[in-house]
Amino acid sequence: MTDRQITLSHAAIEALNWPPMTMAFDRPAHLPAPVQVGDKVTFTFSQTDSGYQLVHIAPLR
Ligand SMILES: [Cu+2]
Repeated sequence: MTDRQITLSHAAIEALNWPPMTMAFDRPAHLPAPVQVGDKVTFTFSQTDSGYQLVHIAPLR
């Protein structure tokens, strides 16, 4: 994991036909990282030319 990416283990995403997996998401420069390794999080992302970029991420409480 680089400081420009966050690795997440996510559940299945039916809209994309993705099974559960662990993968790296790009972190935009403006996105704060209010999460710690091991946190359960909720997040949104968008597809870009170079991969998948986080739009929002927050710890689940
Ligand atoms: Cu995935």
